[in-house]
Amino acid sequence: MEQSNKGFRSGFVAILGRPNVGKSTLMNALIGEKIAIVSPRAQTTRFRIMGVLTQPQMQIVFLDTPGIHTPRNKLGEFMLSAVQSALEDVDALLLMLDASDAREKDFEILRQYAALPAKKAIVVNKIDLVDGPQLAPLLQKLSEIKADAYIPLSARKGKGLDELMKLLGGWIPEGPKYFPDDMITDQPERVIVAEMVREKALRNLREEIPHGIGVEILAIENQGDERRAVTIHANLYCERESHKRILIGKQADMLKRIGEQARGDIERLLGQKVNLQLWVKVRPDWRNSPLDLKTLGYE
Ligand SMILES: Nc1nc2c(ncn2[C@@H]2O[C@H](COP(=O)(O)OP(=O)(O)OP(=O)(O)O)[C@@H](O)[C@H]2O)c(=O)[nH]1
Ligand SMILES: [Mg+2]
Repeated sequence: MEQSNKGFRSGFVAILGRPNVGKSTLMNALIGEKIAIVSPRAQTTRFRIMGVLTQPQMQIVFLDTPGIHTPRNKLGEFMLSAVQSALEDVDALLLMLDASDAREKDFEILRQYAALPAKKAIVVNKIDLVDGPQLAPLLQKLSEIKADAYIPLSARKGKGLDELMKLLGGWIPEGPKYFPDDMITDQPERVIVAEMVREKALRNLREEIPHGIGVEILAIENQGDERRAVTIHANLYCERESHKRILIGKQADMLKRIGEQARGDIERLLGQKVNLQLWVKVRPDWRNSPLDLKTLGYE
């Protein structure tokens, strides 16, 4: 649906950085809707996720990406290719790091992507966790990396977002409205539902288990029938019997908690009562299985 009206500006902005720096939190905050799941576990985001912000005179299409890391399996390779795919034809890059946890790896990433031709802002997130004297030397060190802007902000507290938006508004060129006003993401509903379940699993589990979680939606029934609850059947993949025991928990309390939390989110999304049926499956090494990856949408 391209319609060109004079003076309208539009562009694509990719958000890049190490895992857990707050990329998805930032995109959600900029769009004003929760589109991408967020958790304290590294490698939460596995897809390139589009978030569309439409205003009367401009449209910015944000691309949230998986955290940049060295892949250890086929899923990791898929995630890295999702990062690469976000870089094609972007107008601007937000290169993001965590002010409270800046590492050599962040600088490596900044240097690597600073060479790309798009406009670049180095975004220093989580400034709510550090005080001024701690921030100054970091900003000083970052100024040695060539970029068009350096923006300290807090995605979680919504601090510094206006400055970032003002900057991006000036960077994006005159262009068409690429997507209709009511479109906020390219993720199908089924994927969002699966992601909501995965988010609750990530938030409730720890150590290595979260990395091996995958969610397959088997069926969504009765959707749109106001008299009934939507019934959703989903498989939760994990990689070992010991993980399955933890994922289910004593008297199934863990699985119930994950299901309860996810149900709340899904009910808000669908605007209908939800009956969520979760089944736990052990799939050793599914992150290297082309068939399992395909089933879960990672291809
Ligand atoms: N204190 C604080 N925490 C933040 C801020 N932004 C994000 N977080 C937290 O940092 C954690 C990671 O946030 P995400 O948005 O999932 O990070 P991400 O960069 O998308 O992570 P991956 O998808 O794994 O690459 C979550 O617990 C967030 O709540 C911030 O500005 N301040
Ligand atoms: Mg993320």
